[in-house]
Amino acid sequence: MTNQPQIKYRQDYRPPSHLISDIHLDFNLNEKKTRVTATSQIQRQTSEDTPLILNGENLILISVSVNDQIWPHYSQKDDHLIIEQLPKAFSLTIVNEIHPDKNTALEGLYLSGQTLCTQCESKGFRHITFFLDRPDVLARFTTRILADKKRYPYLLSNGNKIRQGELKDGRHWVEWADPFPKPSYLFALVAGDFDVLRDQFTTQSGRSVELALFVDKGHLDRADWAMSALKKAMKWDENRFGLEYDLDIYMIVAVDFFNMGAMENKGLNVFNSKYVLAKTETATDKDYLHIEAVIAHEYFHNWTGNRVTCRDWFQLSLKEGLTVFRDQEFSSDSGCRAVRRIENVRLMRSAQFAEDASPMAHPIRPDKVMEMNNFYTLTVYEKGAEVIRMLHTLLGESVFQAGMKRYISRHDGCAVTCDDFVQAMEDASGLDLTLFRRWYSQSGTPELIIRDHYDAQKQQYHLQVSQITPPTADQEKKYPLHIPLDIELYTKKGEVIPLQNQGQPIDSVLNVIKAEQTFIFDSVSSEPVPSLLREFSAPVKLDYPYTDQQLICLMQNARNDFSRWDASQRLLNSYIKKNIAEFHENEPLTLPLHLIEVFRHVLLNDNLSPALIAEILTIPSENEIAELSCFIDPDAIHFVRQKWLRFFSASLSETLWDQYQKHQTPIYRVTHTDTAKRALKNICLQYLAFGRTDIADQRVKTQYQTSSNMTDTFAALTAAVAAQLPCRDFLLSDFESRWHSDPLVMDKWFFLQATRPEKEVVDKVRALLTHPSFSLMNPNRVRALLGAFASSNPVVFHAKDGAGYTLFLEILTTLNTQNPQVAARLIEPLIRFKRYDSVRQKWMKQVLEKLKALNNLSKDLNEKILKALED
Ligand code: B3K
Ligand code: ZN
Repeated sequence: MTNQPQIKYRQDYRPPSHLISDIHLDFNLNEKKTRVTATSQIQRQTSEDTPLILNGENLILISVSVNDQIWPHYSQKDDHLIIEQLPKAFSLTIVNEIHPDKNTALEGLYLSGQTLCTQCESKGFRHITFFLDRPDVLARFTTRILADKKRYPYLLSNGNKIRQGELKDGRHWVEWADPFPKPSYLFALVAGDFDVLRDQFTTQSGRSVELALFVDKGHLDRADWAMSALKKAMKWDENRFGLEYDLDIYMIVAVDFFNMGAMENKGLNVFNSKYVLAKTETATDKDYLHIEAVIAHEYFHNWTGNRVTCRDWFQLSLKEGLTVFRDQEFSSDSGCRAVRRIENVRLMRSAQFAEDASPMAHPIRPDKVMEMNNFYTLTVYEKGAEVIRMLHTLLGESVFQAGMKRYISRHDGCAVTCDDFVQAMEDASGLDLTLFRRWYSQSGTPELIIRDHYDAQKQQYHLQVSQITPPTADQEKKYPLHIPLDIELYTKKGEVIPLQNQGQPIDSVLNVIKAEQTFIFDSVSSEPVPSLLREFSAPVKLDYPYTDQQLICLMQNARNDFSRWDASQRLLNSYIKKNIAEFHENEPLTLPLHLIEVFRHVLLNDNLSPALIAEILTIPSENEIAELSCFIDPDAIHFVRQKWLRFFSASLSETLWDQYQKHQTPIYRVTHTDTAKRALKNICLQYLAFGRTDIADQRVKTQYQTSSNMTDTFAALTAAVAAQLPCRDFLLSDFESRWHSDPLVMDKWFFLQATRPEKEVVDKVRALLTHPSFSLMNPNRVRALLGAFASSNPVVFHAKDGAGYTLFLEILTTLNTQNPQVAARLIEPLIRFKRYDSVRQKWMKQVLEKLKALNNLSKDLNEKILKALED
């Protein structure tokens, strides 16, 4: 912990002074005190007598030996062990001790309930032993774990189990060998007692892989879904990317204390139990979907991340952007592509664009970093995936796959850069990607300003496209980018107009490469309705003066489902923006009755997937609305959104009720047809909840009481809370008494408590900090209660009396020392103070100043606070 900013720059990369070809780790495991003996085979890469400088934090050093001789020539300074007078090649043995039970930051080796487990990405390995803890040092690992057999019957690490044995004193040991050289961040160790779900997968080349899923005792009935997701992902990666698993065993362990979703350690994934455990009674359709996606994501890392890894942490998007793209494609191939795309785009527009507009703005490949953990961001992950998707759009599937093959065969077993990836794509396609590379270095959300002109006489249509990227906190000057702009033209009746110029067909993806460009289309016999930025073909904002008629035409006729949804959102957003202005002028809100028939038409359209209808009918969230303008007024946004909910509810009530009844799923199955039906049914219920109170109350209560699955139960509860129905407290306490001993289910309850649209919620949240199911030590609980409060209840969190902010000052002060990573995620809404009015700004700045004054401020918080206050 330090207050001194220590910034690292991408440009300062230097290859390591030494290579470590092999490391043998010996763990004498105990939750209170673990002794680690690490023996590494090291070769100096420089000709001069360069000292070996190893990373190590919070370690108690016992001894250093070189070639089996105690070595006195070392010193310790600032989390480094500096060893001198070394030969060119040597064997180094270091013995040190650590205290897993004191490790509340959950980085390195720590205790999750009764389980000992590790988290090493990005810099956790240095909390285990002294090492060259950087991703470009790849070593072959063998790991021997010795521990009490009763307490820790399972001792797991990467690779294959090669030996095991027992001691007379009740301890046992297991030795693992991972044949693939890997960086230290992919190391993993788990020790505990589990129920194990075992299965098997035969690869396309006929090898048999043993699959094992380790869950807390008693949770075997919640493991099946994750196991089938794993097998599905393995098959898909063979079919679509031609990539086959490489070890003889693939293990997944679910733990309760985990800072993020999951971790792709070689052959031994460690997962937040939230992304593994599911059964009908405890998990919602969304949970099932997320589990499948995260299981797939971590599995896909085996090639994009593990076999080909990052040269340095600035290159994080090399593995994360690409792997998110792969998991998105997996989910799209196995479900409804349009709906998956809509979910991704909602996240980009509501949260990634907000990150671009924040003091933490950075390119997908950052140039400077103070605390690496702060850069596992939506920009690196989601925008990174959008950049890969743009390459995919420009190259097409088969050339993209040729590029992937080239990338993997060229760099297998290596630590490489984002440039290496683009180079492989360039070589495979023959395209000039020089300008495209700018997406990696330029931050911010570009805006495409499109105007058009129709020349009836010449039957010509002109699209004038200009692009501008506004300055961001990290970069003043911006340059034009290579933006793939996917378009289609329709007649007013909704017929497609082929794109052509001088008799030649034009591809629907236009290459926007300059600040200003005009595209001309011939043989356009009537003024067209343009469908622009189809599929969100680039992570940009679009400014085009659509009329209601044009958007309605697209909603009803676009061939592409995503475009239908996008048109509906643009339509709603245009009125919502107007309403916010009206709210500020104290004027009555314009609620366009003529749109109701359009939405009713969608509701009744049997040709659309019910899941797509549900998306089209979803009014943008408060966070999505916030991104429609620079200045955020949470009160106005909340007021306007509530009005829309009631407006939809009142105007469509009968149709909603009909559709609600029509889309029942009497038996619970997680199939695409059924989850789509439930999505529509439950969005109908959300609106019905805002209808006449007595009827709404009865309907919601009935669904809750007759529900056989968590999807319907949670939907009913959510509706009751959102519409503040009389039954809500009764239902919430019923839920609590039923699930109080099931932490993952209780997270849903904490979420609902924290997102109640009621002013007293601050006090409720404060009171819930002492609820028996709550613990500030568990990141899932913190996210469910406090994360939800700050991010999903903006109107109460940002209350002008500052009560929400004050609560957060207290929480962040505790988490700063306890778990800096979790604290740094939680502080995000506060560092974005600039977008609010002066009263709120003052409160938020005060909180940041107080935190800044802490004498033990973590690097994680320090980086964010400094950026916010200097912005
Ligand atoms: N690679 C991990 C994330 C590690 C985060 C470290 N603070 C999970 C993933 O993206 O697959
Ligand atoms: Zn990942």
